[in-house]
Amino acid sequence: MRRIITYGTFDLLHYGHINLLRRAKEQGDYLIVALSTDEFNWKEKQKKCYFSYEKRKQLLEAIRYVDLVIPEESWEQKIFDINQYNVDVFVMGNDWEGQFDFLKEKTSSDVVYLERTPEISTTQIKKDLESMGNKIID
Ligand code: C2G
Repeated sequence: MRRIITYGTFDLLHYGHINLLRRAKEQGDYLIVALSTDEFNWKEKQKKCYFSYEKRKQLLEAIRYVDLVIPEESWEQKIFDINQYNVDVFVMGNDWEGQFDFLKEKTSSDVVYLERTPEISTTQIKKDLESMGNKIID
């Protein structure tokens, strides 16, 4: 069984995330998603999530491509996770291109960066909703 892992916040789940998860799963047979906890998001990424960790986990677990969701609590846990779950391929969107190449030397896993889906992001959704809201009020 070829095991894949990927990491992220996945807040306001959208089709860009789904495209990533679908293509990550295509790399193997079993997909683990390490989901950033609320604390990790705030402390390390200064992201305040709209949905709590539990809600974001629930959404991810409902996706056919996802086999297991685990918490991401630190930047340093990737080597441990890859060994712990016998991961064959580490996958991230290419906005992270090159950032995790060290995992190739430190673990026996491949590192694959997949094209991001252009034009959609959680930040963009929030901005669009804000401007829509203003229009409705106006
Ligand atoms: N993504 C994508 N296309 C988009 C938006 C996101 O392919 N339009 C991908 C990102 O490249 C990432 C995954 O979806 O691989 C999750 O995106 P985020 O939730 O924004 O994850 P991020 O905050 O980048 O956290 O340790 C790694 C971090 O936890 C990654």
